[in-house]
Amino acid sequence: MTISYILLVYSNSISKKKSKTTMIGKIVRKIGKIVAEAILIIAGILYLLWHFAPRELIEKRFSLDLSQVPGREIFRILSGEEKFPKFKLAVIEPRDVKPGDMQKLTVHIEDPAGVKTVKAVTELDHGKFELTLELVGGNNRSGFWTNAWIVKDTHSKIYRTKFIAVNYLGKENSITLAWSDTCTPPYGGDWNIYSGENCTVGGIDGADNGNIIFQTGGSITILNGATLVYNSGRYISIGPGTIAINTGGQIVEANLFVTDSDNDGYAPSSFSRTYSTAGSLSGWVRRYTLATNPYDCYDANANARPNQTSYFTVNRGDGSFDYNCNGSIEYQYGITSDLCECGDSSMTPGYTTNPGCGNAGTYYTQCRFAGKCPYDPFVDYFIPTSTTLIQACR
Ligand SMILES: [Ca+2]
Ligand SMILES: [Ca+2]
Repeated sequence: MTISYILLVYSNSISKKKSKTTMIGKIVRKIGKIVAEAILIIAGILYLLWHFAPRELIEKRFSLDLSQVPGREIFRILSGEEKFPKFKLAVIEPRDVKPGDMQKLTVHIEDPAGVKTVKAVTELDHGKFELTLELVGGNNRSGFWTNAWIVKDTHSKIYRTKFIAVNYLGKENSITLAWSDTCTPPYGGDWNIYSGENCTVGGIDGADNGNIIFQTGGSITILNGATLVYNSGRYISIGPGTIAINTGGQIVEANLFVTDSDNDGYAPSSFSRTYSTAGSLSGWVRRYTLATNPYDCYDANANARPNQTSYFTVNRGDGSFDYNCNGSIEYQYGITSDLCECGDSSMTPGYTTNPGCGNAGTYYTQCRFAGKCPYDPFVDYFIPTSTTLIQACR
């Protein structure tokens, strides 16, 4: 009875509010549709932002130990162009490896778009080894990427490591660190470096009387203790190239010199290099002079040098008399077979036998009257005068 009464009252209530409820329902449905569409649009925008916008994916909070320890070599990377991903640092430990050694490679890379992948390709004598690096410190906008591998090959001829990084926009950048590539800068004038040329500076090298110009790419790796030299008033144009400089290496503005022990202005073919801000140095000559000067054949005697015109009666110091560095011996005094005789007062000065460089011999100089010929009293008799003369050579 009570339930029936309630249902009846409710039924009457619905009937009375029917037209009002329909109106509210329409409004509610409309609002719901607008909200649903707005949610879809916002979700779409968020998805697009998530998909395309550069972002940090990973944050690694533990720090990386970059202290100098034996076997660990840290290289600062200098780039001419603002290319991303941008390499800031490379850490190799150890650099000098042999088969069986474990080598750890680390790079610090910056990129506002976020670095997605990093790999290291190490080139050895018989092939390449590719290693994927993992983010271990910082984040992928500025982070340290590292990994280690076991060396399986030798590096008696080739040894270099190329780091390749790709960002979330698909942009790739790479640097090459060359560990054994011999540099062949010109003795004087501009040193031009092109793409694919990777140079290792292990001692002192650089440009003298010229600039260092990375024309289309390439790299210079300055090892621990090594020095890259460029002259005052000259420049290094890194442009599309890179310079990896060990924390124990340096770039110096100075003049580049090569050995000239005897200070005759000529350097030997086997020379050492040094640098100085001085214009000249005793015992050294500017390297650019080698661009036009021939080598000194004997660097311990200033008289022994290319273009020497004098002759000498003592050897230059090593037993040789090749004072003009032409590879052969020239005698100052010649041989003669034309001496004086009966009725002949003319002769050609000379030795009858060459005594050899530095040796004394009888040197005939001129004819003198000596009476009449023994077999013809009507003909004048001439004999040569002589002196003892040391043969001089160059
Ligand atoms: Ca010399
Ligand atoms: Ca000679």
